[in-house]
Amino acid sequence: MNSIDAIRADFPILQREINGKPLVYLDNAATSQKPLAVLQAMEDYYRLHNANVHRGVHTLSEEATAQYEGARGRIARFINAPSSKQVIFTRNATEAVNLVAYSWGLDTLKPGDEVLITQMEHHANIVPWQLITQRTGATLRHIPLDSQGMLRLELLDELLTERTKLFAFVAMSNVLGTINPVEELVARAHSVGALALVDGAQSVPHLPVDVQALNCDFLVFSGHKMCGPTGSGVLYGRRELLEAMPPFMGGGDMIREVRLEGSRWNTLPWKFEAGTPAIAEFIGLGAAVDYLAGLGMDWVQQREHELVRTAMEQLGRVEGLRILGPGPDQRGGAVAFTLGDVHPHDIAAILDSDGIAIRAGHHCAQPIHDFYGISASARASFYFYNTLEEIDQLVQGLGKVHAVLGM
Ligand code: 7TS
Repeated sequence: MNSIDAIRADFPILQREINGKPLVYLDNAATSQKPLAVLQAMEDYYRLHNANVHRGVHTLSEEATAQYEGARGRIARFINAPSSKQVIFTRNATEAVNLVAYSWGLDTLKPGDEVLITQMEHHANIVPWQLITQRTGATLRHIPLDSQGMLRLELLDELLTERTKLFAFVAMSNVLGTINPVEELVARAHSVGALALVDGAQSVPHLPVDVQALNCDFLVFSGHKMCGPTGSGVLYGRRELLEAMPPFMGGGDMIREVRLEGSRWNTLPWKFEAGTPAIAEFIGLGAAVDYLAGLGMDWVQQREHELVRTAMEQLGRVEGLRILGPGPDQRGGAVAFTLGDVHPHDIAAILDSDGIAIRAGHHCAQPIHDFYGISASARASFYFYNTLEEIDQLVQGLGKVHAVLGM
């Protein structure tokens, strides 16, 4: 059994006060806080081992390389990748989607081909496909939402056809919290010969993810949402696909041989990692996955389920509050809502005056907000270190919003 007090003590920032009140951090879908183990791993690297990787034969460079590549091995095990060669380091989930779009998409797609996405995607899994389908003449289609905030999967037969070359979808929505049936959707993509790209930016931090069980062709996620540093993201890909794809960016480290007449590429994963990488950040991400594995991802998922169930129950009693998306059994840790016609920025500002951090806006998912006919929402998003008392504070804070605005 993990102790929440002990866990909270691992996160120095959770001791902070904001506006004279203890911080209540409920913006975890935007980025998570970082435990000491991660801060320490990065500091140790800079204090004791700092050197560039894959280059020198000197001791520091060998140490830095061993730590950096060691982190790749741990991250590969965390998602059960068959090989660490299939774990490509990127800056974030966004860059990982762009890597697939530009390397695989630009080379493969042609007029008549289709890419299928969903109406609940983050902009990171919409805009790259708009750019690439425009350039290749392929068509971009989407699965619409229903009023519960679920995908209208009854339309899949119509939308997913032999013309579909890629089905790119989010495992867990950052606004609605909806958890999609990833394994089933991957199988449906494969049944028409399409590849499946899973946006795991909100699933990998919050629940057990096994790429072999999901059988996905690509999975993208961001280190900073799972206790790791900013600047660390991952693309997992099926080996034959990654082998066949051309490099995304050119430069040092991604080559085997460079002649002025032409060059040959390095092997996986380095073919996709041009230039000096974010060494300290990936060492930090290695420490983050060790930390999460230590807690147990089943426990993380269960803990967040309890928090979200309680939060939805209590928020449901706030007058004028409307939660977007499905009930607690079909969602993860994000709860977006509206409160009468109060602007979400006003809600967030009043809560901030009590030390409560939530996000207000469209959360980089404008098509979801268009579907609901609103331009923005307020969003509380939880992680395992949040507490039931913090949910009480959120609800009290919303009472203050009522009082201040005379609702
Ligand atoms: N996909 C999903 C589902 C996300 O939630 C996000 C970030 C991304 C992709 C992009 O991640 P990045 O690290 O490349 O930026 N989501 C959010 C959010 O909900 N609030 O801030 C960022």
